[in-house]
Amino acid sequence: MLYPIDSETREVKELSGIWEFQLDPDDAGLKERWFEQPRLPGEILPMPVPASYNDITTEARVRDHIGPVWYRRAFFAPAGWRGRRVALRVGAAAHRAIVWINGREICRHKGGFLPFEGEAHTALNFGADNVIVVRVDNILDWTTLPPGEVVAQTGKPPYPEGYKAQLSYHDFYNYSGIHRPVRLVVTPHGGIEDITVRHELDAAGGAHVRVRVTQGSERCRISLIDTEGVTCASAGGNDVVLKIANPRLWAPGAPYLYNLKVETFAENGAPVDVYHLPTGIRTVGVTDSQFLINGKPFYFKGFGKHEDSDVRGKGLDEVINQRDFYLLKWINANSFRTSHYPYAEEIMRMADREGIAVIDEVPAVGLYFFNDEDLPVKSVFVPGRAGDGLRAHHADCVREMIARDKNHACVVMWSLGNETATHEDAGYEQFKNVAGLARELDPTRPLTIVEYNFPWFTKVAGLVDVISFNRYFGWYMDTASLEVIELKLKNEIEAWRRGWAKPLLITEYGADTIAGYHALPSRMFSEEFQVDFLDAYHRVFDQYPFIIGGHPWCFADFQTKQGITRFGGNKKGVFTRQREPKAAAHYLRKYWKNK
Ligand code: GCB
Repeated sequence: MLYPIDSETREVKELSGIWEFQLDPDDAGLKERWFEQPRLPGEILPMPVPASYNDITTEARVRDHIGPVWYRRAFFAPAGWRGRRVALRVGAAAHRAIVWINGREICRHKGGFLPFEGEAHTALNFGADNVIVVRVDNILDWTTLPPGEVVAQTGKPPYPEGYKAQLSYHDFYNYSGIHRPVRLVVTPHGGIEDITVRHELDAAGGAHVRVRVTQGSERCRISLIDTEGVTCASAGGNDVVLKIANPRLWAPGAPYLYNLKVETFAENGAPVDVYHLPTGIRTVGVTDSQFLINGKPFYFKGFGKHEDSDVRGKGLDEVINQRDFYLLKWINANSFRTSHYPYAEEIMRMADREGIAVIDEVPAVGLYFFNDEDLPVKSVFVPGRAGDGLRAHHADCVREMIARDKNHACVVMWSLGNETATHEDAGYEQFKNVAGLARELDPTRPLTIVEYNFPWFTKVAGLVDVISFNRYFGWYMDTASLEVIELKLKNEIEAWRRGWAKPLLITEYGADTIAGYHALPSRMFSEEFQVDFLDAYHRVFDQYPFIIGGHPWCFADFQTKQGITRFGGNKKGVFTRQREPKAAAHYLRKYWKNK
């Protein structure tokens, strides 16, 4: 799925700004056909798009709303768009959305973290005002990712009339609304639908860039243009291999992006469409103990992150995003994981430009029940929980994520899930299916599944190229006992290695830390404890050549649902939610400098 851009033949109109907004607590809007009424009912709340709606107003009924909400705004469609294809494209809406233009349904979608679009030109009034209405439903159930359940009581009765609670099993706030830009994308009819780029390097250092274009005709010209504007290679056809003798490669810390220009023509030779795709040439691969980028060993230094910031929640925030890339470089990081869902396309484009490697993760999170022993307790992959509906949605997310992100040089690995019930036979079957699907859709990138299960429980390690696991010895297990970390971690690492000769990545380890709280000797929640904790892990990692990196949890503090273990959210950030460093940030900066 192509990112919307302006070009010689394309035009994008962004519908960001303040929209009209209304809650629909009784789910009356569809029955009452709010999508074709002259206004939304009741007292309208002004609401920015893109943003989560939860933290903008001063009202708990908005923040804690469970169910559908409605957005509405007018926009002008210029007369010059007549005769062209106009798509309405939503970057992401959490978690189910339906879009109408002038009362006509344009598209609907499930999944809060990936884009969707529909054809809008048949519904538009050109040279006139138009109205767009979007219904967004934030309910998590056993067919969504992450999953959840809405219940009428959470303990012993009595409960007030109409009480309901959204249960879920993952650790980030269920921010809701239109999180990423809504755009009208104007293109020629029969224009370029999709482009797939794959790279190979030959022994002499030359690159073979294979480009496939999907569109109405086979008449294409495909050119690779360097940053000076020089065309390095060019070919006619919709499935070509461009050969470059001395390519400038893309690498973490040294990004180089060519402009891949695709032009299409009608049968009579008249130009139809032009698309420009920023393209980094690089290869990725694994051995039994290394992760390779352009044939060289790569050590992952970075974080699991979240899209999360004050006031706007999970809404696209270019200011915070750019700050995060400055911080990643300052701290000598080279990578992050899109824990626990695909991030905005704007972030992926930034990572391409900034030279940061990304592990791209689907929202298969919250598929595990924990107990005090951290042993699996209740089955997850059973009918009524992760049954057919959820499994099909998991596959859809893999499909949509790869379709969206396959051309990003920054994406070096796909993650098919985080902390799921990989010990269950049906869990294994599910991951076998989605791993097969991912390999079929993209044979070029390694796969991982982020584990919470210990090596002696998991059934899926044979399916992946890189073994990734999250571990909290000294925090959730053996709380406060830093002295157990070394022995327990070594025991586990060696068990993984005995089981599978594959590179090992530690995708989470961390301790909640209150910025400004100090203790000597260190105590839990102090800045000193976070440093001691991370350092204990690193002393172990450094002993094993097949460990290919460590991503402390987490980049920055983030919002979670309210609960007795979360004071104002999860505080395992190395940076605060406002993106200021805790002591651990200075520690990591030094540790990673020469790593
Ligand atoms: C984990 C999860 C992450 C949580 C983290 C924590 O294992 O993958 O989503 O936020 O632990 O802090 O509990």
